[in-house]
Amino acid sequence: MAVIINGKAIAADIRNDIKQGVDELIKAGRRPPYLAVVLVGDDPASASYVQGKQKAAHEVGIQSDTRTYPDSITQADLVNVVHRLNDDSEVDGILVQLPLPDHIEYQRVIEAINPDKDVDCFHPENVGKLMLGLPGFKPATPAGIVELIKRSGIDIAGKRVVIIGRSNIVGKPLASLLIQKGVDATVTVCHSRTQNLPDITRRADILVAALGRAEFVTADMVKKGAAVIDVGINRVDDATKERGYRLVGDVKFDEVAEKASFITPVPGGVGPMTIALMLQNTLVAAQ
Ligand code: L34
Repeated sequence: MAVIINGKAIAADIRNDIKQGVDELIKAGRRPPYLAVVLVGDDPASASYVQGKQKAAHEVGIQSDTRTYPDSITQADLVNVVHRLNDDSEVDGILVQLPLPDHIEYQRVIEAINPDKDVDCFHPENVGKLMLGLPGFKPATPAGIVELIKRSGIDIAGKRVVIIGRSNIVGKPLASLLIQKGVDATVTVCHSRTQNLPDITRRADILVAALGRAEFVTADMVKKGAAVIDVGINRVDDATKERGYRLVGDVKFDEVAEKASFITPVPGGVGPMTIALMLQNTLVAAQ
């Protein structure tokens, strides 16, 4: 039976360190860091993640507000919102929660963010710096995954990591982080066109599931003793729950836990780390 990695507890440790950093800033006579969150539309999942970010920000002493806009906002108006936040010297960090409505090219909105305020590390300039190994923001979910692995005492250097999913938020930047000198993983990125996927995933020392399909990874896809990181957050209808749904990851938890050495749960795994590492970027932006 695998060790269940407690992302909630590890994220709380990181938030503690952030709080100390914030306190030091304030002692040095600076105002508290300020994070501006932009939320478009009424997707309940997005609203709940943003709420989690606000709450966590306030707990570490980072000030933050969410600006909410209707689904009908135009791309030009949203870009203007971002420009105003860029120009506001009181704003240290800007986060535009994704996904955006289909009529908006989200890439145009991200490119409008001042790279120095881009606490998601989504701007092409920051993505480029990440690829080159230059100092700067780290993307929250990928950096959170690396922290979870390191703080659980799992060796990464020289190990074979297989990532399922090639998204701009997780798969691609995670591969980039893992191949940096000093992290030193050997990385394979799989996706929907990958042939013989189970053959590849079975060779992973560390398997990362980030494709967004509920319980996709089954025990037969996992090598005995592998560490399994589950990035998926899928809502599955469940009438026995008060909310009417339950959260499941991209990994079939019970059977994979029998076979793995380490596994992250959903919820309480990668999710809280994403929030903690984004707050870390906000502190860096203010510093
Ligand atoms: N711009 N958009 C931007 N930045 C991001 O970093 C995100 N992401 C993803 C979606 N869109 C984004 C998030 O914030 C996913 N994501 C995210 C963040 C936190 C949690 C889940 C997804 C989280 O806190 N998950 C909890 C459960 C939450 C619940 O109960 O609904 C967990 O324990 O996994």
